[in-house]
Amino acid sequence: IALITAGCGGSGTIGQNQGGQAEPPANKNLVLLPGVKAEPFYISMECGAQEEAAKLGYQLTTQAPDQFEAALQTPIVTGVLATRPAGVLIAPTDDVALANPMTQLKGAGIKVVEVDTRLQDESVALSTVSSNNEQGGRLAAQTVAQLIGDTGKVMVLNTKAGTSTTDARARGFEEEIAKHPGITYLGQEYTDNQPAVAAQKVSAKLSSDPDLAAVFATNLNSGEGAATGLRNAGKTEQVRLVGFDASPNQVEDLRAGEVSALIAQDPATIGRQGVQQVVAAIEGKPVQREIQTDLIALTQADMDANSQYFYKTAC
Ligand code: T6T
Repeated sequence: IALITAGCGGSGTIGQNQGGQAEPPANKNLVLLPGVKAEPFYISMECGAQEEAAKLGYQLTTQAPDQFEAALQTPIVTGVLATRPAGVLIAPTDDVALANPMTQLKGAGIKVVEVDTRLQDESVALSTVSSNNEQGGRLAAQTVAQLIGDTGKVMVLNTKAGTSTTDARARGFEEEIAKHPGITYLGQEYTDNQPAVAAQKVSAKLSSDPDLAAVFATNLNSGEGAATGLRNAGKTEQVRLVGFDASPNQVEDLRAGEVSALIAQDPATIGRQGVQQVVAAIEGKPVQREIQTDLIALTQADMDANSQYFYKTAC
């Protein structure tokens, strides 16, 4: 079992926000803007955020797009701007496209904290709370290498270019897999964060490379879709699948031996810490620019001892 504990120390610096209010704030409204609606990673994040907001005496509402899509998230951000909450926790669905609407939030004096994904422009958010995604990708590569005895063909199933987290996971994976000369890296395919596309990409790869040895799927949807693709092709025995995240379907596939390992995140802690940071900013207290939360590699053998990492579908 491999656990990456970054704790809340991260690698960032501590700074003071500009407000510096002494009085308790009158506006205690927070908004959480996840990347997509009704998805176990973000539901678990929302559960942690709700719990922490209640503890600190704040109201938190959530608004998410139907698809993980910048064009759908942008009007939500603009709508939230008009309601003037004290703080916003946002998982930007694109590391460039969301810079404009998020800058408008900042310009209106709303405290902005990134949860999970982030912008390339580091000047917009006061704090970013996420897993160490690059490290998670490296851990996935080490796990794959071990599973296939350091030899064979491997591919990455990624989501959408411009998603900071999954881009970082693929980058970490590629850096680490390059250290294994017996492994042939076939490159990455994008799934548009659609399980059906992931399943198609896996079957296409099995046609061109029937001796495929392993797949690394960089998130929940690509992992669930990859498992479907392998099942449809009758290749769950031959091809080792290492996924990211721990949805109920992914956990079930791990238990059934159709997935070999899952790199699970701690979304509830991301939500909790995100609320702590945004409230600190609102109340004029020190804010931490970077916070990294734990990642863990789950296998069939140790999954039940680590069930606190399984994602929820309701709080
Ligand atoms: O993997 C998570 C999240 O970390 C990523 O940014 C987007 O996809 C997920 O929400 C899983 O679907």
